[in-house]
Amino acid sequence: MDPATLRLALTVGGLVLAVLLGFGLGRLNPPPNPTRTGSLPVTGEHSHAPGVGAHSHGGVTVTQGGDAGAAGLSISSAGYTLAPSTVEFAPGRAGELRFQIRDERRRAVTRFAAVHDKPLHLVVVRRDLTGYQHLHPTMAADGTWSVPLTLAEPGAWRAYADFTAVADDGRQTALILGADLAAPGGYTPRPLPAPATSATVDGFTVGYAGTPAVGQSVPLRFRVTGPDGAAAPLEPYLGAYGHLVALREGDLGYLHVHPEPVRDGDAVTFWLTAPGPGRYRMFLDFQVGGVVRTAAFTVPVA
Ligand SMILES: [Cu+2]
Repeated sequence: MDPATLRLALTVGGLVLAVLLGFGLGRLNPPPNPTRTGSLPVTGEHSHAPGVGAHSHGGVTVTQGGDAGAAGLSISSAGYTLAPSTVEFAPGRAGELRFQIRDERRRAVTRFAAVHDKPLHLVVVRRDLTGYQHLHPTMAADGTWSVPLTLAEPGAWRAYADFTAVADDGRQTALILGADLAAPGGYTPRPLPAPATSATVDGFTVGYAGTPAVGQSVPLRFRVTGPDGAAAPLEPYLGAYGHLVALREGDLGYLHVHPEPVRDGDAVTFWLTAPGPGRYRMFLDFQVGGVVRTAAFTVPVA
C-alpha cells in the first residue's frame, strides 16, 4: 500500500468509525421531546427519585406526554388519541367498551410497554367520583381494545387509558388519556364523602399516614388490617403491594403516583404529588387471598 492509499484508507476508516459512533450515541441519547414533563408511575427495573421526569427503563428513554400536574384531562396528547367506538351505555346493563389508541398518522397503535404488569390500565369513574372501576382490557391484533363494562347508574362517566405507547422507532411515550362516557337517565350526583384517613371495605380497614402537599412528592404510607384486627397478608398486585389512583374533584384530573415496590414493614408506600389545592379522591386497590378490593379516601390538600 502506497502512503496515499494508506492515508485514504485511514481517513475513510475514521469517517466510518465516526458515523458508527455518532449513530450509536444518537441511539443512546434520543433528542429530548419538548412535550415531556411530569413523572412516570413505573415499578420494577426502574430507579429514579420520585417526581423526577426524564429517565430511562432498561435503557429505553420514556417520554412522559401531557401535563405535569394532572393527567387524563385530554382525549389527545403528544400525538396520541384515545378513540372509543361507543360512548353510550344503558345504565346497569352489561356492555362492552371498545377503543383504539391512535398515533399522529391516525393508525391504531399495537405496541405498548407493560407498566405495572399490564400494557394498558383502564380506570372508569362517574363524574361525582362514585362507581370507580380499574379494568384491564385485551387488545386484538388490529389494536382494538375491549373490556366488559357496566355503568351502574345514570350520569356522565370518565374513562382513562393509562399506557406507554411504543413508536416504530422504539421511542416510548407514557400517557393518560381521558374520554367521557354517558349513561343516559336521571343523574343525582352524590356529594364527596368527608375527608378521612381510614376506610373500610369487606371487613378490611385501610388507613394511611402522610399529608399530600402542592407541588411536592410526599410519601403516603398505607396499612391494611384484616377482619381479625391483624395486619392483612397483602399479596403483590400489578408489580407492587397495591395500586393507587388519585382523582381531583372538579375536573377529574388524574394524578401521577409512584408505588414503592418493597414494603416498609406492613406498610405500603406511594409517592403522591398534588398539582394544586382542592379535594382529591384516592382509590387504593389491594389484594388479599386472591381477591382485589378497593378502599377510597377523600383527601383535602391545602
Ligand atoms: Cu391496571
